[in-house]
Amino acid sequence: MLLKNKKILICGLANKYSIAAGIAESMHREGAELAFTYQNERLLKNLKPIAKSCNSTILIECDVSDDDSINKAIGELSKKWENFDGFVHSIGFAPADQLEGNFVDVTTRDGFKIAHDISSYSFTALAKASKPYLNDSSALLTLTYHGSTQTLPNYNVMGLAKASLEANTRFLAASLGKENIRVNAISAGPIKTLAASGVKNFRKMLNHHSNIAPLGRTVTSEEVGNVAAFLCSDFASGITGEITYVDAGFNIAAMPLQEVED
Ligand code: 0WD
Repeated sequence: MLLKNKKILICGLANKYSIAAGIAESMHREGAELAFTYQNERLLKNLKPIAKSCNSTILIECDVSDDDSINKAIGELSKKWENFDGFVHSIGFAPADQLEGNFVDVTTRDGFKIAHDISSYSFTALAKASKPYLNDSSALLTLTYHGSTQTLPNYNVMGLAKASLEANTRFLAASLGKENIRVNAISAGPIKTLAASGVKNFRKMLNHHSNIAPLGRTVTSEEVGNVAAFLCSDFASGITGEITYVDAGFNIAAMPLQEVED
């Protein structure tokens, strides 16, 4: 079992379709003890059955747009776990009007701020609040998307926020390396979740992905979860500051082989 004796906090599980749900399942299977945060009361009812299936009873409210909420949540966690071995940041948000239409026309100062605050800064904020409680050999993990690197319709300011999140991963890795805390990101291929349905024409993105990716398909939350479990385990002790793609190979293909084959 990859994660035996590891205590890991999972942030950003909104419902059973969340990538964080796939991560929780894999981590539980690999022997991790899990705790969860939820954004607000409304999402707690979705989280409860999933936490139960992972034998977790630690469910803590945490809105990452608010430092007091983050500090309170980590304080509460420290009453249950004196120390822990890392967290998963599976959180992203931009106002809906930012994710539909031509980038230059729809992007606003406020939309930009919110997207970067919730989708990137919150990773630093959680690391800052957790640092006093993190064991040697801890691992922090976030979820990013290829829109950080290449453009696509409607993803807009989230692409900029993901570029920031990826730089954040590298700077946190450099900053926490001397404490033997590793920091990594998974760049997941598109998966139909609540957050994804906020991006206009998401279904077309899924089809395009399957047409281009060498494996000829999209990926599942479970596949992302398995890589998350590996990256947070001591088997990945030499990996930090990396963006690992779990996208059926989409990012390496400039032109799919199928286009020249019958
Ligand atoms: O195709 C996809 N689904 C991909 C998602 C491909 C590649 C990356 N990702 C990323 C997302 O950008 C995000 O960072 O994975 C992460 C998880 O996203 P998800 O699993 O696709 O989406 P979802 O199940 O909606 O979970 C994201 C959750 C929020 O859900 P909603 O949809 O209610 O906004 O992030 C949480 C919330 O639970 N969240 C917050 N948590 C605490 N405080 C906050 C907040 N202020 N805002 C959003």
